[in-house]
Parts: sequence; C-alpha cells; structure tokens
Amino acid sequence: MKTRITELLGCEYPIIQGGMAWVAEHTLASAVSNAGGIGLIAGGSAPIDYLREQIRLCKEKTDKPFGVNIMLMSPNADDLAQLCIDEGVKVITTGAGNPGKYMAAWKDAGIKVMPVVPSVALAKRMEKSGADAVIAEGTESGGHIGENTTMCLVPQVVDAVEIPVIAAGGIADGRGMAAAFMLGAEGVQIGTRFLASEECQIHPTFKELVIKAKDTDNIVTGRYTGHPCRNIKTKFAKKLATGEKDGTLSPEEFEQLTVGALRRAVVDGDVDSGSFLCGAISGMVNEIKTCADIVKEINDGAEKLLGR
Ligand code: TUI
Repeated sequence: MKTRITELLGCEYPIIQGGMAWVAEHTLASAVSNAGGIGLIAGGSAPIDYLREQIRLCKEKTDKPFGVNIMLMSPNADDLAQLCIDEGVKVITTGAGNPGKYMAAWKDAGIKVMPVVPSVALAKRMEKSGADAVIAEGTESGGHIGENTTMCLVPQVVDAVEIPVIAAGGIADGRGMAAAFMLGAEGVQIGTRFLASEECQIHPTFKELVIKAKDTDNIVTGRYTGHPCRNIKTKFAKKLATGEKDGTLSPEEFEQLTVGALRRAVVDGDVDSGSFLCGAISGMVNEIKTCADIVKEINDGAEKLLGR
C-alpha cells in the first residue's frame, strides 16, 4: 500500500512502530524496519550514551530506514535531539510535548519529523513549524495519553492539515488499519501489538500479561498528576487508581510510587511495583509472532478490506 507516508519515509508498508519508553530498543526497531515498516528506538529517559549505542547497533542490524522517538519530558531531551542529528538519524517522532524549538535544526539536517499530537490545535502548529507528517494519537494508546479517541481525533486532524496523518491508538490488526485509512490516515503507528513479538526484549511476564489481558484488563492512572498513563490492570495499577480516586494517595505519593516503575515492569517483570504500559487493544493480542508476520498480516488484512 503506497501512500505519502511510504514515499516520505522510503519504506514498504505505512506501519510505524510506537516509540515505547524502555521497550523500543534496537532489536525491536531493526526487526520492524527489516519487515518493511519503520522501527523506532525510544529516546525517552535514555542516557545519551545508551541511545548512541542503540542507534549504532540498529544500523548494524538493518540497512532500512528507522527512527528515534524523543520523549520531550525527558530532562535530557536537548542532548538527545542533538545526538539524532550527529548520528544521522533519518526519522524522528516526538511525544509528550511540543517539539517546536528543535524543528529548524532537525529540518536543516534533512530529518523527517513526525510529532505525536493529541489535538487539532497542536497538529496545525506542527504543520506550521515544518513537520513532515503528524501522528494523531487517540486515548486508546498505551502510556501517556491525551483525551480524544482515535475515531474522533484522526478525521478532525485530517481535515485540519495538508500534511499526511498517521493514526495511533487501538490499532492492532488489518481491520484497525483499514478503519484508520477510511478516516483519512495514510499510515498507522502500532505499539501494543509489537509488545507480543518475538523480537521485543521485554520481560516474559510483561508479554504474558499482554497475551492474557481481556478487554477489561486496562486502566488509566495518574490523571491528577497531569500525566495520565494507560496500563495493564495489575494489582499495583488498581492500588494507584484507588488511591487517586479516594484521596488516600496524594499526587506526590503517587509520583514517588511510580518513579522507576517502567523499568521495574520492562526489565524485572515486577507485577507488585511495575507499571505495564499497554494500549486498550491488548485484549485482542493473543499470540507472540515475529515482527515480519505482524507487519505483513496487518498490511495484507488492511489491503484486502480496502480493496487495494
Ligand atoms: O508520549 C507518549 N507516550 C508515552 S511517553 C511515556 S514516558 C512517561 N513516563 C511517565 C510519565 C509520563 C510519560 C510513556 N508513554 N505518547 C505520545 C503523546 N504525546 N501522548 C500525548 C502526547 C502529547 C501531549 C501534549 C503531545 C503533545 C502535547 O502537547 C502539549 C503542548 O505543549 O502543547
């Protein structure tokens, strides 16, 4: 399926892997890129030396285009932004903020920039600042989320900007991709489906939680901190949600409990104190497959439904 996104990024399929913090490292990113999509390495919270190494390892594993996601709330976002230029990264996605101040330098370096936007207003601002595309991310996504749904946000962003729009949030198979295209998207960003891939390096407990999750095993925590996050509904996530709701956990106590919680989930598989960030579509993800199979199945399914 050729769209302005495959043309822009030079990939076979308009499928971009989510830049999942702590999850998206070079093994996953290179596997998705080798499968014909665009793999991403997460730059969120990563020390600069770690990200440099990951970029170099990814280049060893694939000669296809791949990108880096910069989580703009990272204290070292400025350094990560410059590192991408120095290392010749071709594609950058951003999350959790407005990347306006980096735009000119990235564009001068010839980088394709695709910010994640949770609203029409930010999509328009990003287009004005020179973004090549925007990723309209609905609240169905895992991790840090906005308020609007994929179904409502994507067509509104498509109507508001001229640049191509990538849909994200709640997409894990060909039906979801076809639906996003019917809304006017020209690409999809997919995170949760890739958690249950062979190449994804997360703790086996995390994969098992994704595979076993039902439609109702998903919860949003931390709205009162200003950084709502969608997670798998573990006992720990329920404890956070209850504390938030009944006022027994102050926002400061909540923040204290969640410091390091992504690492505890991804690296340690610790269900008692880890935050297993995961999208609302996890109920539909029931099997571990290779990234190549996942990308091909999603693309072929969508192509068939769209009659292309
Ligand atoms: O960034 C994400 N998802 C993430 S980042 C992350 S790491 C984290 N850890 C602890 C607390 C918070 C985050 C885990 N998951 N997705 C992209 C995304 N971007 N979702 C929402 C936004 C967003 C929100 C506001 C983008 C721009 C924005 O702009 C506000 C402004 O400045 O105009």
